[in-house]
Amino acid sequence: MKKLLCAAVAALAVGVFATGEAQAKKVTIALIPGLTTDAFYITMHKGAQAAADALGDTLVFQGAPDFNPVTQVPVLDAVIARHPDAILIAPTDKVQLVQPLKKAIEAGIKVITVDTFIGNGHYQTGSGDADFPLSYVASDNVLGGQIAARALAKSIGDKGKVYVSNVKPGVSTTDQREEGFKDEMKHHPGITVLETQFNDDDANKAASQLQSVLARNPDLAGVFGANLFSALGSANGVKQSGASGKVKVAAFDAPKAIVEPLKSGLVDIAIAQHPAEIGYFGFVAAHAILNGQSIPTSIGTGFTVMTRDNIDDPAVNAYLYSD
Ligand code: T6T
Repeated sequence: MKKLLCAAVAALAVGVFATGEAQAKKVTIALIPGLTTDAFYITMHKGAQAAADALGDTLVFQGAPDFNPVTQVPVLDAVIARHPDAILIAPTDKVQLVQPLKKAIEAGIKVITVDTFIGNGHYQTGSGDADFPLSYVASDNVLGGQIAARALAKSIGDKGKVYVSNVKPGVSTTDQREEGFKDEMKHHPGITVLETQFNDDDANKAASQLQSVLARNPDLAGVFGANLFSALGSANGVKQSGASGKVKVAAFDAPKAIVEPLKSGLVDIAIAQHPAEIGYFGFVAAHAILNGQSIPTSIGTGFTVMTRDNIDDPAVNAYLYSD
């Protein structure tokens, strides 16, 4: 499956660049991130810009200051009013962005979702009311949650209490990471998964939640921070509680600020996504469809697993996010 997908993506890129870019229609594509100040989306922006530069197209980057449909929808409306040829968007809610995105389709703008999806993420199926985006370009987030669970299980000796620090329900990526994590933990009967703590993408809240969970469960063995802010916040909570090394941390995402906690042993594993690839291939896919080519309805990008032992390897730390 993975090989097929990679072949499809490679064919897409080869097709786009081989048709002779001199003849290609120059297009304007907007990228709307989950929020503008997150290193994950900053890196995605760079990847999309690299594709725009290579293709001679125009990229517009416009987003909200926080990860919230209430602030993202007005940004989407403003972008639709500018009428780009296509929109790449990381929808901040599986349901709440469906109707607002329909307006883009009605205006004749192609829609591709990057990182997160709407509906169930299966597009162009002819079923449901949220299958209209043309493609979904992202990490395999269920797999990411499973990887985190396996690593955390190993580091706590396959027994004890853990919990997931997560953003909020309704976000496709982080919902799937939690699902993958919990599914994998079913294979580890010595581990108890406590109730998930939702932090609203606020690292300070994640830190104080860690301290409260630890106060209620002094035998807490580990935490999975399901995105950048959940992970950094939980790690800080562990540090502030003086529990570094005692409460193990598995982190999703790889801002530069994760290096020091990895090296000190505060964080055991960080799962880096490849947001530059998501931006790059999202942009190339939009360019391709606007130039009459077909594209896959789903394009998967990979992970790099970072630990204290490999973080100094340039082939690994090249995947730290930009800020
Ligand atoms: O984990 C990423 C992204 O994949 C997720 O959808 C939202 O949070 C991040 O942007 C990290 O903060």
